[in-house]
Amino acid sequence: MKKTGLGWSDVTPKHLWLNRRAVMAGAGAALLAGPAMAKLTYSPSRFSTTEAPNSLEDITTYNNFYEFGTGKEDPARNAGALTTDPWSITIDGMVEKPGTYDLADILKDQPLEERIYRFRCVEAWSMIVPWIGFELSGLLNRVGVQPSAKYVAFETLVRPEEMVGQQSPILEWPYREGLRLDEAMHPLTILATGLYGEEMPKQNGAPIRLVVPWKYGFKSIKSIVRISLTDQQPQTTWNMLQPSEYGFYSNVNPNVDHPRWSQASERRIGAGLFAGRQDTLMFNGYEEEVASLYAGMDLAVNY
Ligand SMILES: Nc1nc2c(c(=O)[nH]1)N[C@H]1C(S)=C(S)[C@@H](COP(=O)(O)O)O[C@H]1N2
Ligand SMILES: [Mo]
Repeated sequence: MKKTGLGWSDVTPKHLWLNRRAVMAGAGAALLAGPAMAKLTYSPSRFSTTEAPNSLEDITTYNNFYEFGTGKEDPARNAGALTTDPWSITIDGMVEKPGTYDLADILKDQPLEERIYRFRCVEAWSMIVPWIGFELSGLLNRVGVQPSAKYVAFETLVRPEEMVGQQSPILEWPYREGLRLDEAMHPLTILATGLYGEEMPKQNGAPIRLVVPWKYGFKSIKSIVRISLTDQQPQTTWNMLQPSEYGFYSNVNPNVDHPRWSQASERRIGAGLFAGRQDTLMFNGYEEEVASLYAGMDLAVNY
């Protein structure tokens, strides 16, 4: 895929984040060095927000990835142990061409784009991330979705020898997520293989993770090894753990509070000590694009 026009990495003073990367090399060299950070070729996207992205440092040092520990700094410290090459994804269930596919083969078919998305965690913080990825619909169309399929289920790798968090039963492994088929086919829904123009840092879900920008961050499952098409609503990790707090839909919604905190506002990571909280937007600001998917649904019931 030839790069056309300007991407964010062309207009960002590159030394800003390259310097940060050099600084970080002291703390976690293995995480960002080596072939896993090969340059990617991609096009810009009309779906990107014009808000300024967070720094690479913010994006790679404040993470939720419980396979590597529950602390925000644990993934940056521990994810270096993960082997991400070779990597394959099993695509099964109600598909025409089920199989276990090499990630390299999947990627040959899919045009990479830069998508600068707002990302809103259920914990009421947010970031702006310049992902590199491709539309999930492109992959699903390639393997052929059978007419009976209504949902897509995703699973993360289970490899406790490399994922220290999996040595404890903090969550029921594998981490699982799911989407309704129309949500999965929506053009905003991407599989991301990189950010800031480079391959995905391990703490962000290398080598491939989901990004669904109108839903709370936990729907964006990392290090995916299985994608299953089904006619049953899939089980999802946070819903299994605490159904009264985390529903299947998990759409960003400032009008429906989490039982233990308000979802009306958010703290932008990296904004500085004196920046105020900002209002959370309906569907995280993607209302125009996705509200029609939920027409007629009571979003306080289907949270
Ligand atoms: N496999 C897996 N995927 C996961 C998680 C996790 O713990 N394990 N955490 C989720 C949560 S709660 C958030 S907010 C995002 C964080 O993504 P980031 O670290 O790239 O910002 O990943 C999501 N995907
Ligand atoms: Mo989250």
